Amino acid sequence: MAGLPKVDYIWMDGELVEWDKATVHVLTHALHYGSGVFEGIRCYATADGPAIFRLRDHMERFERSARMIMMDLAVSVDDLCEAVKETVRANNLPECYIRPIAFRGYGVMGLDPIPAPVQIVIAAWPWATYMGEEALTRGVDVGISSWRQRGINSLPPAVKATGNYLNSSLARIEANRHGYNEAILLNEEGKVCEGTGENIFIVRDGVISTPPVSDGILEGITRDSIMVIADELGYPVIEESLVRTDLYAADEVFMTGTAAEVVPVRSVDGRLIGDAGPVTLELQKTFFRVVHGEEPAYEEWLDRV
Ligand code: PPE
Repeated sequence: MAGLPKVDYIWMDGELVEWDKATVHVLTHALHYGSGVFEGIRCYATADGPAIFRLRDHMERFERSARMIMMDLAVSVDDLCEAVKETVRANNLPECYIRPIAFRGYGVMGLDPIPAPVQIVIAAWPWATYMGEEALTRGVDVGISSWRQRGINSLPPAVKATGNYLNSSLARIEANRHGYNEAILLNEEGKVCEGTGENIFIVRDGVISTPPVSDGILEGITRDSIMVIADELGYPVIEESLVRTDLYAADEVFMTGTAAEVVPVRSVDGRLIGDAGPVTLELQKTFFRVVHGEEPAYEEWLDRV
């Protein structure tokens, strides 16, 4: 498959299966109805070997997502964490991206998903930073999408469900066609929500702000990490509703996500923000030190495989 590096094993319902044999039936419920939940986690190289960043927080969100769509995982969060580590170990990966997914499997069709069996899969592969190495320093150009974020009462953004990403993909296709690297979605009230796979922050007069979960965003774990790190570094951080002009008027804008990491935004709708600003760079630098085990105060966020 183009661009997807193949490794040895994928964890499927309790067993490690060879990569090429990790397949499902074409009448899998989730393929037709988007009935799945997933996570994106990163494992980073540290001086003491590979360490998974905030593994338990990710698997707790996974369990919450499943619970919100009334999907019974029938496996404890502890066992899921162990399975993630087993998958990374089995593939001998010093650094990787990890994708746990739980979905309604094969056996019934129709809109009532409850009778369908639940399958859990954990894959891992080497995945370089999402927007490219250059984006981490140069920043990305983003545009406000004409597609809106789903309201909190329809395909809730707080649930990391596979079906939600059709909306993200519509926004990403449009952004790419318009020459932007990424889209920013507003909710129906015009409040800034998030990127297609990242949360968003602004910095103005030394104050960092980011939209609240209640405006309709995924409660990002990188977002939370950056809020904690910013606080430790002495920056005021507030959760407040933002509108598009807050982005235009900001001194700095940046996005956070597991795949994307901490990415400066260079321009919004063609309004230049500029090169990565000092606050963004300090947060980004500290974040990378944390994930690579170079900041002892944050050791509890790392899980050695
Ligand atoms: N919002 C959305 C919509 C989102 O998908 C992500 C993660 C975030 C915010 C940031 O959350 P967190 O990773 O916990 O900081 N997006 C995942 C999938 C990206 C993809 O392209 O696939 C990810 O970054 O793993």
